[in-house]
Amino acid sequence: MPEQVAQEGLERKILHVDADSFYASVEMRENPELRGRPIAVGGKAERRGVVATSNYEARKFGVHSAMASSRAMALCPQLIIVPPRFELYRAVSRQFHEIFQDYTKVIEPLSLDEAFLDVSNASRCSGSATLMAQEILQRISDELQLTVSAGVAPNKFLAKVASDWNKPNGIFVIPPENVDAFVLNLPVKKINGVGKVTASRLKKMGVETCADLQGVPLNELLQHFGKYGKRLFEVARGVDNRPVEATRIRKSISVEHTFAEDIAQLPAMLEALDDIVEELDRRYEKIRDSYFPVKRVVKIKYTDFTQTTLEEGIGSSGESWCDAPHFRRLLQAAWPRGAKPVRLLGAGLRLQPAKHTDSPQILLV
Ligand code: DCP
Ligand code: MG
Repeated sequence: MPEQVAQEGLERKILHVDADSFYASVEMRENPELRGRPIAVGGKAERRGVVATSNYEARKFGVHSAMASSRAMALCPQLIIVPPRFELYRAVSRQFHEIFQDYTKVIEPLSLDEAFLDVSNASRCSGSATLMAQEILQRISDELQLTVSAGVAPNKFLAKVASDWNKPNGIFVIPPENVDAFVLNLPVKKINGVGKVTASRLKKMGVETCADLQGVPLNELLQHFGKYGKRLFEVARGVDNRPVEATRIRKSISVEHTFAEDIAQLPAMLEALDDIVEELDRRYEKIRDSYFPVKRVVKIKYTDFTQTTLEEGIGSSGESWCDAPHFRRLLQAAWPRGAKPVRLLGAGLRLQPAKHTDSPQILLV
């Protein structure tokens, strides 16, 4: 008897929206002279730069993301390479999300140019996910002068495959009744997570399409691919029960470190704290566009597991939040409370959403 897998929620309506040649399209919008010419966004070839993305004209020459710019120039000598402007792309991403929010609050961003929307309970467009996708494409085109592509399907796996199907500026819909037929012909390399290595291992097993994959028993997939084997077994049947996870609002961000050996002396603690603050800085950098810090916090856990925290407000006078000396001063003030060796130190920031954001459009990228 063939093995079965439970398909929940075939009645869900999931959209996956992905901008077309995102950074490059934004640059072409900002500078229309670039239109119609092959361009890449990335680092200069002379400086050992890499292509972040290229427009469709450049792709015809074989230029693609993550390629060395020198190689890209060799393939396409007339290629124009423009430096990236991340602030601008982040701002555009926020504008995408403002549009998405008119349809649903259940939005899961995957990157600046990509998001899942669960529109199962959305009332716009009489509840039609296809009409919502069409409207979203139209609005992004009218309001932002950019194109995106969308996939509409009963789950995240299929919606993501679908958004790529009619790229650029296209929509592909996989209604629930078409799921079984659709996956049969789907090449396994279209499965998110199946890279070159997995694809070639599958090929050795005689598997090139999801129909082939359906023929491999679960235990064999588990043997070959570990936990990922279960996922392969499911997606081969068009099954993906993962929910669209709207991002929560962060209240704080922190980095803690428990030491292999307790630290007894304050100077050594201060040094250890510097590394922690550096890591905090790196992590905050990723979300700095969505939140601003309002307080600094230092946490100490003493050798006897008692702990204390000390925090201070961050002025708005342009002072740099991440200056190590601020955190050092907090530690110097807090440590004497217990005056014992410490087993853990932490540094953190209490956050508030940046003015231009309200809850679900916070980006975690
Ligand atoms: N990106 C990057 N480095 C990569 C891949 C992508 O910096 N290796 C950046 C540049 C892209 C953006 O992320 O513009 C979005 O990535 P996508 O994979 O969605 O690629 P594009 O949007 O550029 O093209 P597509 O039309 O294929 O979606
Ligand atoms: Mg894209």
